[in-house]
Amino acid sequence: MKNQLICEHWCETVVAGIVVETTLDTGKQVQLPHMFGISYSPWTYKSRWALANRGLAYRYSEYTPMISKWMMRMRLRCWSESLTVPLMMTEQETLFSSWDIGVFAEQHGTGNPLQMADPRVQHWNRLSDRILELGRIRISLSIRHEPNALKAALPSGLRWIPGGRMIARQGVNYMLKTYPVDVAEDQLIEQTATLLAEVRAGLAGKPYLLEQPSYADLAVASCLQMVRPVAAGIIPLNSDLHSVWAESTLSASFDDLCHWRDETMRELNAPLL
Ligand SMILES: N[C@@H](CCC(=O)N[C@@H](CS)C(=O)NCC(=O)O)C(=O)O
Repeated sequence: MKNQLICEHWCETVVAGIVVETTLDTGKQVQLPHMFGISYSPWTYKSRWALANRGLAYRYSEYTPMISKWMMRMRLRCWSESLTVPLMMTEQETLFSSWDIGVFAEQHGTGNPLQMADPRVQHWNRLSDRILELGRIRISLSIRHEPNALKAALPSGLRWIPGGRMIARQGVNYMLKTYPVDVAEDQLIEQTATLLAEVRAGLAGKPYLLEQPSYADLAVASCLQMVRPVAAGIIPLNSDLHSVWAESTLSASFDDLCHWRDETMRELNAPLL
């Protein structure tokens, strides 16, 4: 797994195989939180944005769907519960969802609060999760008919091996089976449009969903990746996957929200990954 240290204010040292960091000013040693995520996943992205927004350093390791799951289960000794990423190990505990990582960012970071305790933030986060769940199924269904996208969906090391597309198809079937939604195929876009219309009404021309910036903006802006992917260099996405992630009808109908997302990412220091 690729390790990367997201580090602005810390220098990394390794003691007895454990990564610790030393604050440059006090010399105090603590273990950095360690996040596992899927770099192109909006769930992972909103967590990384929340940590960056609150100025928190962390280590990041890439997680490969299906392949990394058993290693992670062994590492966490977690055998039966469902296991998704992002997840983050801190000195005290393991955080198993993007929401919990947002709460951690709120509690431990500095700067403008993410307002995680505000019920409106929970509402918008749930709505953004629903958009992502519908989008995941739509993308999984359409990728099956796109040979280049199927190949691009594989981890780079597997992209050129014979039978790669067959492995990718298994990955797609895994997604469809693991994350089903209670919505018919031909209703996915319409249901997403209803949720996006709610976002539009919530914004009502304002810059933020609440009175001030909050996690609600980060969550909703991130989920628009499944309507129209952001410019390259913000959320990493192989160019052969753009056409299946983008949804032309929604992208045209919600052009205003996509522009709001771009502006919000600029305003609220969305990290370039
Ligand atoms: N409620 C969770 C949902 C995250 C989620 O659905 N993650 C999926 C992204 S596709 C995942 O981990 N997939 C990898 C797998 O199932 O192996 C959160 O907010 O963190």
